[in-house]
Amino acid sequence: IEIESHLRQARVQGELSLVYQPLVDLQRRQIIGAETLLRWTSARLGEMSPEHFIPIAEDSGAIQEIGTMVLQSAFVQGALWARQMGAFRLSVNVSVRQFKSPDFVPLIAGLMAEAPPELVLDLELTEHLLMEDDHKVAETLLQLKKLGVHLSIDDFGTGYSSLSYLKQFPIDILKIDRAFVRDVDQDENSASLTRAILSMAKSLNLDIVAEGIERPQHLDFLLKHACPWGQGYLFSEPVQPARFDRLLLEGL
Ligand code: G
Ligand code: G
Ligand code: MN
Ligand code: NA
Repeated sequence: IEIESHLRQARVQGELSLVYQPLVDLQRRQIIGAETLLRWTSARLGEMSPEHFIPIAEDSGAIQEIGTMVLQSAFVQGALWARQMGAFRLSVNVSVRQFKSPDFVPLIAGLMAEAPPELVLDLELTEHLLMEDDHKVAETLLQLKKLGVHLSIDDFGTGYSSLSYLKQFPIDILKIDRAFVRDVDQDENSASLTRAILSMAKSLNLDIVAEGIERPQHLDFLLKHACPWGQGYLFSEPVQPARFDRLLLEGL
């Protein structure tokens, strides 16, 4: 309850902000897009992790307003980068309740109508959402596809991965969870699983992003196994827009 009321205040006081982590073409070591991540710096509570406050915002319903703000601001920023770069992928995390709101598709439709053609929007969904046996979920996914949105599965491999949803739903991208990437150079099981996910993605014609690339050994492994895209501290942590501008200018 207390965090919830602070969160309500946070929106009024402008304590919420967005940071962006570069999405990298691994071969060329070039930025091709960004993942949008929410930050809450509370005057009362300090730095709050979204892992902690997003679930609270979901329960209280505040996620609607916060999620809308995230999408609107990210679009403004992404549109600038898209015009500047000639092409840019903007990815935004979407929570289950936000996705299921009747306002969600109209919001995305409005944003897509205004967006420059160089901007590709990628919505990051959880396996959890796709595992729900809900025809509305499937319907919404199709509506989003019609709007030209790309759909990705975040933290792939960590949920209840029934792979059947890959056949059932119009998914474009898998984001391999960093738990796999972390140990690829040390643990044969992580290496095998990562290779298997890469080859499955390839044969299903899915794009793929490796998350949590922290060390050159991670990158070496992923390049060796033809993983096209990645993110991680090796390239950059999530940064504020001004810093991201500099990364675009100066390279990684
Ligand atoms: O940025 P960080 O690693 O602290 O994020 C922790 C978790 O919070 C991640 O799982 C991420 O997907 C989630 N998250 C970050 N920003 C957002 C957001 O804007 N919306 C939603 N729904 N989740 C977010
Ligand atoms: O669940 P999701 O993939 O949206 O989570 C993104 C989170 O992962 C962000 O909070 C971001 O700060 C964090 N992150 C990004 N790159 C790395 C990395 O290389 N290592 C670790 N440990 N975390 C990372
Ligand atoms: Mn994510
Ligand atoms: Na992830």
